[in-house]
Parts: sequence; structure tokens; C-alpha cells
Amino acid sequence: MAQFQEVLRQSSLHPKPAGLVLQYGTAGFRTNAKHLDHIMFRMGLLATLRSKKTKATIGVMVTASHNPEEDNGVKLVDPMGEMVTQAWEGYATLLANAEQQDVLTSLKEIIEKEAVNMSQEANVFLGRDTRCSSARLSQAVLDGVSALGGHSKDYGLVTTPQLHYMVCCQNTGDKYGEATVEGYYNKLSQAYIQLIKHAPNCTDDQKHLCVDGANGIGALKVREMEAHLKSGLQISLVNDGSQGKLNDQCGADFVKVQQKPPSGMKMNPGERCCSFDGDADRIVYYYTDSEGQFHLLDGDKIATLISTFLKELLTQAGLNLNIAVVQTAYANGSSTRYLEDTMKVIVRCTKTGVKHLHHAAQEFDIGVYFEANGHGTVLFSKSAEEKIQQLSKDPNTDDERKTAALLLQNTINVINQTVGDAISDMLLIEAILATKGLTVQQWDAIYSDLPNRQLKVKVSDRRVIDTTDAERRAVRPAGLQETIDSLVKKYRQARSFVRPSGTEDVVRVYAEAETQESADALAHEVSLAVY
Ligand code: NG1
Ligand code: ZN
Repeated sequence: MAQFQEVLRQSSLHPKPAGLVLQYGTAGFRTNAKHLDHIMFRMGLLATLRSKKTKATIGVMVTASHNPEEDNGVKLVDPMGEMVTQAWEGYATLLANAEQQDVLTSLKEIIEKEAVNMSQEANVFLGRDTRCSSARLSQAVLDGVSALGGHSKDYGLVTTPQLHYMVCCQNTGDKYGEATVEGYYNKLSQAYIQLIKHAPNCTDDQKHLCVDGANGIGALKVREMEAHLKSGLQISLVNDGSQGKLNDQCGADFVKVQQKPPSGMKMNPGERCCSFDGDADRIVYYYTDSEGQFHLLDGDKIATLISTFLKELLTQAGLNLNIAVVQTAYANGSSTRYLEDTMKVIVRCTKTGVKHLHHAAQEFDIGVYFEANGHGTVLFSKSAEEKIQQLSKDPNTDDERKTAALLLQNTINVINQTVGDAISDMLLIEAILATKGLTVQQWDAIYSDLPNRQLKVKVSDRRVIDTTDAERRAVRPAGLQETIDSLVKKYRQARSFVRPSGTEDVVRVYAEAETQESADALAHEVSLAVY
């Protein structure tokens, strides 16, 4: 077929370095940008096949999120804006690692296994972050799509969640919104403006937020969003990309892991600040108190704030919908206890990686999911959305219930349900704080985090560690879990676990305990047991 001749011809322009092996992991492919040209071309091919197979538009995002500027990466986005399925992750790895002369064989193997109809049309949406390698690598994706005769739309510079949103809008016939960047800003900003109409006497001071853009795409996009908010939020932007390097001493990952403010951020006591990561799908908040002490409000605090707000609205609306919070093993023990014992919401724990949380959250009327590192969103089932809408329109509903239903509706519209989204989460959090009249300190005081420590351990083969119970217990190597159990018993309110990272060649150790000294000591002792 002429199509395959074209694949061969184009593929030779995007050659694979012999012997290079990469895996499609929880974050797609991610490594130094030098090694990615052939991967991008081949992901263009694979996205085209996936589009033919699903008869829908597929997304390809070129980004390496919070990694350093020199790295890059690529992720595929499935029709409803979710991560690509496991089988196709396997095909991605297969195709990426085929030596140059075997590309066509691997491609045909996938076509056959999935019975892809090659005469079906294909459509691929593409987006990229601000890395200097991203434009060139995007072109390689486009070459892959055109080699198989697919259509493509290049959105250029967008955040990862914006691309997920576009794909979902396109495949739902614009029911979710309009598949343009302008459509995204309009939907979210209008919902935000409606929400803050319910804020009691909100002063300009309360509308002020410091945002660390991680010198990345989020900085560009939050400025564009701000222009749509009609002064509903006043943003001081630092690390806007005009001087510093992407993710260097800044961004959500830096702030979460280092537990300190990003460079460039001047913080007055009590002032609300937040950091995005390099592709704006994560957000964490923080402030310093009058003694100059730094306080972090991570994904767990965000999930608690959002679920409290939603639960109150459901009660006011008189709606009987179940609400769950989905976390991972990294969630602070205090947050889990607060959610279960005080808030009385269902709590689920899944393996690390947003696709696991996303799937678990889909099982409830309302599923709030957040990784401790600040990646998360809220999912509403179709029937929950319908019930909320019916109530808001019902002429027999009393005023209080109607107001609650309208607030719920605007909450749904401010949220990007396809994936964690720093800009959307920021607007939701700001709206909640404003309507509840809460300061960042009051939000922080809902519960106190247990002191904790995360460490990385380099081992010769991290795959010798195997875990169960949502990664909270090690089943291999023999004896490791027993050792961890005996170490944990030495400390009060302690918990610890180890797991192989899905994105780095390390084993991660997590420990929490009553005091920082205990958490540090426990993490250290457990890391010695891993060797
Ligand atoms: P790994 O490297 O598997 O721990 C990290 C994050 C995940 C997730 C992925 C994808 C931690 C402890 N782990 O995974 O939560 O965000 O990267 O980016 O933060
Ligand atoms: Zn990210």
C-alpha cells in the first residue's frame, strides 16, 4: 500500500538510535529531548491508528511536565479526554522500541491485533508546552499523522489539561464545551464569575493571589484566563518565563518536595500563593505565618476543601448523592482520618498514577480525586449532573435549595473533568474560599498534617520490589514488609511504605509520624532496609 511506503520514507527521516529502549509509563514517554524524535514520529502513527480504531479524535501532548527543560515527553489522550488504555500503552512501547527496519512490521502487528480499518478517517489534536525542543518534536508527531493520511489540528502552546479538554469537546459534539482555547476560557470564567457573586463582601485584598507559573505554559495561560475574569481575581504572577528556566527552583513539584517557597516569590504573612507545574496539570497552595513559617496546602488539603464545600451544597440542595474522595498511599494520614471520621465521606485508596484515581472516582455520583502532589479534579456522574440541573429548573424548589443547585451547576462548569487542571482547580479553590469567606489560614486549620518525609533510594533493580494493597504493603522481596512493620512500631502515629517509581529509576520511601524527627528517622531506617 502506498500509505506504508510513505511511512517507510518518513520514518527514515526520524531514525531510532539503535538499541535505545524506552517505556510508555504512567507519564507517557519521558526522557532527554535528544532521544525523542523517532518516538514523536511513531506516536503520530499510533495516535492515527487509535483514532481510526475509536472513530474519534485522539490527542497528543508534547510535554515533560515538571522535569527539567532539557527533557521532553509525550502522552496520548483518549476520546473522552482520559489517558489512553493499557493495551495501547503496550503498543506504544512496542512501536517505540522497534528497530528502524522493523517499524512497519510492528505497525502492521498492531493494525492486525486491533483489526483497525485503515480506510477509516483519522483526526489528531496536538498540543505542546514551552520547552525549546517542543516545536521541533511536535513537527515529528505531525509527520507521523500525515504519513498515515490522518488529519491533524495543531493547538500549539497549550496546557496539558487544555488539550484534554479540546479532545473531549470535539468528541462530545461540543456538549462539554467548544473545542477552542477561547471556548475553554469562556466556560470556566463565566462559571467562576457566577460563583463569586455569592461571596459575602469580598474585598480586593481577598481577591488577590500570587501565582508561580514555573516559567512554563501555565504562566502564559493564566494571564489569558485572567483577562476573562473581569477583575474577579487579581493575580501577581512570578516565574512567568521571561527570565528563569522552566521548573528550576520553582513550580508545584519543587514546592511540594522541598517544602519551601519557589525562588522569586515574595510572601507577605498570610498571603495566599500557589504554584503550577511545568504543564499546568498540578497545583499546590502555601503561605507563611506571622512567624515566617512556611505552610503547604497540598492535594490532600485541596480535596478536603472541595469535598467539604460540595457536601454542604448537597445538604442545602437536599440532594441524596454519594460523594467519595480518592487518594493514594501518599495522602497524609491526617487527611484520611479527617475525611472518614469527621466529614464522613467515602475514602478510596488507589495505586499512584492519575488514571487509577480517575477510574476509581468514576464509580461515585461525585468523585473528588487528588494526588498529594496536587494533581486532581472532580468527576460528576451523568445522573448526578441531571439531578442537579433538574433541581435548579424545578419551579417548586424553594430559594435555598435552588441557590445550592445553581452553585453546584456553576461548580461543575468551572471544573475540567477530563484531567487535573491547575487553572481550573485554582478558580474552584478561589471561588470556595470567597463564598465561604475563608482565609488560607482557616482553610489550613481544618486539620493538621502529620509530619512526613519522602526519600528516593537508588537500587540496582527497582523491580525486585512488588507491592499490594494500593502499594501500601510490599510482598517482595521476602521479609521487607516485616522489617518495615517492626520499624513503624517504634514510632507514634507512624506509617511507612516503599514502592518502585513509575517515572524514575528509583525506589520511593514514604514515612509519616507524630514528629518531624520521627518521620525523618523512620524514612531513613526504611530506606536502609530497601538496599
Ligand atoms: P512515580 O515516579 O511513579 O512516583 C510520580 C508521582 C505520581 C504521578 C507521576 C506522573 C509522587 C510520589 N509520584 O510517579 O504521583 O504524578 O509521577 O507524573 O508524587
Ligand atoms: Zn504535570
